[in-house]
Amino acid sequence: MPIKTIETQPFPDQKPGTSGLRKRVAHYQQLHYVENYVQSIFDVLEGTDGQTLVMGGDGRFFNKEAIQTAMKIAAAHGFGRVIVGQNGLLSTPAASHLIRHNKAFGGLVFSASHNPGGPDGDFGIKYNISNGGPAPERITNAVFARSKEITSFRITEEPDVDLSSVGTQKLDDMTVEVVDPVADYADLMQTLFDFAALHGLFASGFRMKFDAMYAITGPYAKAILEGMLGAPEGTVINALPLPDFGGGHPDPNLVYAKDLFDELMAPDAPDFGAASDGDGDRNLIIGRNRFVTPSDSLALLAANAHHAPGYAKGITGIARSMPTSAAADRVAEKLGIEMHETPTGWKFFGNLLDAGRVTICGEESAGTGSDHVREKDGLWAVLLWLNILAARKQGVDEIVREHWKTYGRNYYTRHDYEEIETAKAEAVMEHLRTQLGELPGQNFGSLTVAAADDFSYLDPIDGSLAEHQGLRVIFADGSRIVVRLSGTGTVGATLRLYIERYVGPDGDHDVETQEALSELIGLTSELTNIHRLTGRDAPTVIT
Ligand code: G16
Repeated sequence: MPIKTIETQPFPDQKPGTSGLRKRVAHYQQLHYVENYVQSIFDVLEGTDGQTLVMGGDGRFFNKEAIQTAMKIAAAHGFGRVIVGQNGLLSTPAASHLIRHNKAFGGLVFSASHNPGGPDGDFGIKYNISNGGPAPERITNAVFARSKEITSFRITEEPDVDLSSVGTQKLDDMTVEVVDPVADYADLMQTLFDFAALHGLFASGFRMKFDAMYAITGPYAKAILEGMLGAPEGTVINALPLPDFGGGHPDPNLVYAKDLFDELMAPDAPDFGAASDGDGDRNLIIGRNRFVTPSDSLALLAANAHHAPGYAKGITGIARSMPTSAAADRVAEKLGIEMHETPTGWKFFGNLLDAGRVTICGEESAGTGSDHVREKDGLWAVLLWLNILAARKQGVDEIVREHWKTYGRNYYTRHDYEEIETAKAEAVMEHLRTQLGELPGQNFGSLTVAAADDFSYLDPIDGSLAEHQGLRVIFADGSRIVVRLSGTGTVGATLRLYIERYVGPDGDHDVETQEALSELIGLTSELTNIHRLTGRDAPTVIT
């Protein structure tokens, strides 16, 4: 079939955010919106002729159409092969693994992650490079620049590829390999974890609930937990990926996974509860009567990773995004290993992982992962937790408490103000930014400001500089207030306030979180003037 060159007009707004280009579905459905963006990505890549690309997504509405379009543009661009998940499905960590496993040139991940789906929901496309991780800013900036000047794209006129069964087909000269989305990923997990011990855990009557939130992790969790590890059927709930995630919001936090939380807090709760998000890279961990914050989970996983065979030799270093609590820093200090503080976004971990400087990374936004792929990995975090529980023969609550007794506790909360008018959100940032210079040395009640800045990060591997990555106010006792604008929303702006207070090993670890942080929460309102500047009197979501 002929390849056609089609004229197009540039869109001004194809600027990738924290993790790819996320927009409302209707926005993506505009004529040539997908074509322009995919062509802009391919245009900035060099040496793509005959190369392999991986494609797959979380199954949300518009996934199939976008993948078909992207494959047709890839064929016209001269790629040699596309490896695509059956029915267009791949979790984000599985896509990352397939890129690495097949030494592919890169991949396209079709997802808006934890954002709601369906015709009125969100859609997204993200380009990952050959290490399996999200493209660094040098590439995303080039894509944006290209998207503003694009005048045409090239596409084959072949009919759609049948993605319903595993096998190899041709799309013009390009080979399309439809693969089982789960198989290679499940193999990888077996190299990291003690599957025999996990099987034994479930055989001993250990009870678990995994909420797949009608999103992509369902097939993975079913195959691994119930299929390979013998967990009873029904352990994985909401397992069938649906284009609109069953009308839910596939964000595994205490608001959107409240039913799971309530079940774990009940008197006859299961031993362990977990959930993952739309594209399977986030995780929520709840033990019986014990919620584990993502920041604590990172610290606990790093401190206990050696219990899993894949990490038995120890870890080389830990990285966390700047707003993530400093709990992991104390673990790194004790282990005598490197600790890195990066801007928000998994892409900033890639260089450190590639250079072998860190083994485990994590973010407050419910993401943890390791050097096994270059994305965060929800099910990996769950399996590592299970491996630790099996090896230590203790419950989550006991393990968490022991951790705090050793390292102290970082009380932590995030307050989100969603869908604020962009100008008002920027006014809040500006209000705090202008005070940064004069804050150090000032006292607020029992708190003394030790430092205040607009966070910037100099990548120690490639020397690239990322500026304006969030405002920090750091207190002498290790407490912190961080304020930043989300880079993943699609409507207006979302302001995130991150609040943290450290209490040492002998301190009180049993205070309710919001109460433990009340003084800092009050101070955050004062310093940002958020209520007056936004007209909102409370956060939309507290986690
Ligand atoms: C994405 C990135 C994460 C990042 C998160 C923060 O998560 O992959 O690395 O921590 O965004 O989002 P925001 O900028 O809204 O705070 P995901 O799961 O949406 O891909």
